[in-house]
Amino acid sequence: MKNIKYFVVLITLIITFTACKSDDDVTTVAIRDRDEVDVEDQQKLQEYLDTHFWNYEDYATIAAGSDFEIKFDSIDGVNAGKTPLSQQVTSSVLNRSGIDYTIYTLNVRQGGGTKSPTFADSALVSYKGYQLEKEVVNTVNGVDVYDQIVFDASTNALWFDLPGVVSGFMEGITQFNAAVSITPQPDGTLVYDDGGVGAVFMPSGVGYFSGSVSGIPAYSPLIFTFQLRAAKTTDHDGDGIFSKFEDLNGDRNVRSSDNLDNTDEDLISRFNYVDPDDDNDGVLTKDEDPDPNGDGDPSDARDTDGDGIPDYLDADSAIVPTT
Ligand SMILES: [Ca+2]
Ligand SMILES: [Ca+2]
Ligand SMILES: [Ca+2]
Ligand SMILES: [Ca+2]
Repeated sequence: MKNIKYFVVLITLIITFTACKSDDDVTTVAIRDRDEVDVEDQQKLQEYLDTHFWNYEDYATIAAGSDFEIKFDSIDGVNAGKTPLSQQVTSSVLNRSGIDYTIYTLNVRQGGGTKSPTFADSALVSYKGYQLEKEVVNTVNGVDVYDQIVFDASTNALWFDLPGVVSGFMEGITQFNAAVSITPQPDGTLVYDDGGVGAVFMPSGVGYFSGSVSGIPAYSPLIFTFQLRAAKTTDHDGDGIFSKFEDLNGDRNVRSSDNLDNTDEDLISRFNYVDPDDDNDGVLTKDEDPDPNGDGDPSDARDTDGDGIPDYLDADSAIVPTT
């Protein structure tokens, strides 16, 4: 089983966020222009979505709320009449590296649970990652049989820290709800009732971009199919503020570069969501009354000097202005 992990590739000051493989699997190539690559990626994605369908006829036969694995196939031959994915996906936009990336989501089942993870939370997910391309998997009577290239998968549910996975995967997962219930079975397995089932189709700019991860060539648009089992609201640094409220510039990324999510601009803890003293005034955030009503949301944080900057983000909060 492979784990989705987070790592950062620093290449000539360009930071690429990536997941799914450890960094020793990575080799680097000359970095291409992001806009130029995205134009190509979007063309590839559109072509794929126009020429493929998902197994919606199989889904219509399963028991309500039960597990389901999305599969894709080409619209041709006996499948010539199938409805293309392009008529069934919805699009959303995620800004990364100054570019608005369009991502497509297939919502097979929203999920009946009340919890839905945000970009800064944790999600219990089983998944499969595909390239758009196909490979020969078998030969029958001299005829090659192709199937989509799988680069990573786990049928067992794994917990993912969403700030640490590829942005496109995060974007897909956060559009779904967790299961209604998780029931242990006598054989030790778990039954998840009515969890979210979906797929996300993403350009490489919110995938691995120039990072060449083993099994995934650089600049590969990617597809993930997934089943969302559970979600957990996360406070990474235990400062009493949920991490989703430590995204200072509101771009659904707690790790924005250029200190946009790093109040004290330090190099050690860096981003506020993992910094126990956000303003570096020597007083831990949790001791600066960041959340008086205890709901994890710092909108009611103490602001001693009344300058609109809560004490936990205000290194001079003890100094009350005289004018
Ligand atoms: Ca926190
Ligand atoms: Ca941010
Ligand atoms: Ca910091
Ligand atoms: Ca502080």
